[in-house]
Amino acid sequence: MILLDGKATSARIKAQIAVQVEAMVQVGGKRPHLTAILVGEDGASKTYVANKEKACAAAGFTSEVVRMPASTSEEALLAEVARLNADPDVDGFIVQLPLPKHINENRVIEAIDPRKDVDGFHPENVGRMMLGLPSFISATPFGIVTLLEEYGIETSGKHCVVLGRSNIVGRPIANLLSQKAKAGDCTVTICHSRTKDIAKYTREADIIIAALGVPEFLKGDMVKEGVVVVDVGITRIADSSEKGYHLVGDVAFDEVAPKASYITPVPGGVGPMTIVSLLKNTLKAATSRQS
Ligand code: BQF
Repeated sequence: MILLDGKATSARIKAQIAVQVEAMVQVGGKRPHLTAILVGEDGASKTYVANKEKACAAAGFTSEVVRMPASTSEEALLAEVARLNADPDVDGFIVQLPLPKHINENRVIEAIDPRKDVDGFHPENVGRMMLGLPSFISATPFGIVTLLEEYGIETSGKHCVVLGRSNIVGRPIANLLSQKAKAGDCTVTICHSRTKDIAKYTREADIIIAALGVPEFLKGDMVKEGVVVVDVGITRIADSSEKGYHLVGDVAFDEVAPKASYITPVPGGVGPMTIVSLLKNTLKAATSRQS
């Protein structure tokens, strides 16, 4: 079993990005700038935004967090999006999800200038991604594909089973892996909450992407020997540690790992790859704006 080390891989890519940024600055360019809008006080969202700020600093980007109260109106948030769309100093920005229930997420996402949509959530970017056109690919699917490539994992002709059909992970990763491309050419099955007998599919899978958000859903008896397992789950489980919680993936790691050829840990697998993919998208946004 080989661990797909997202922490080490992302650190390597981040260092490469930092070298590119210093080269840009040397020739009179501006540092890439990422802005994050954080609405409300959700603990996980605050952690994720903090991770993004730290990664920006490590890569030599500038960054800023716009904090708005949970009571913010949709109009006020849309006004902030419009301001960032127009701000020439901002290369890319994200609206940290989820948003409070009184705000329509789709309306907010559609208000983002697609050229600054470094999360790749705007319908224009989703559509372009699905057509294989140049686009911002959303960070988690991009991170997964990068991790498979970095470890030289063959995908062509493999049967990949995706567990979960969310707009931000399940559907885009299923699409990417089925494309005629590097880290593509898979036969893809999407399973979800209405699938009858999920184990029937996972037992046939060469590659499993687990993105349901159900802690330790994938058990040892649901996979075949030699399977490649990518765990996208990160459920917070309360405990008596200093932090007050620990992270649990969608895979029962101790049971599945002995049967797997490659497997991601949680934490330190897909999560850090998501963050570095956001940096890659922001660098791309900055580069296309400076040329
Ligand atoms: C790690 C996210 C669900 C919903 C919205 C590193 C992150 C997580 C884990 C992180 C995530 C998940 C992010 C680890 C950003 C990934 O070491 O394992 C980094 O910060 N993530 C997000 O912004 O929004 C989410 C998951």
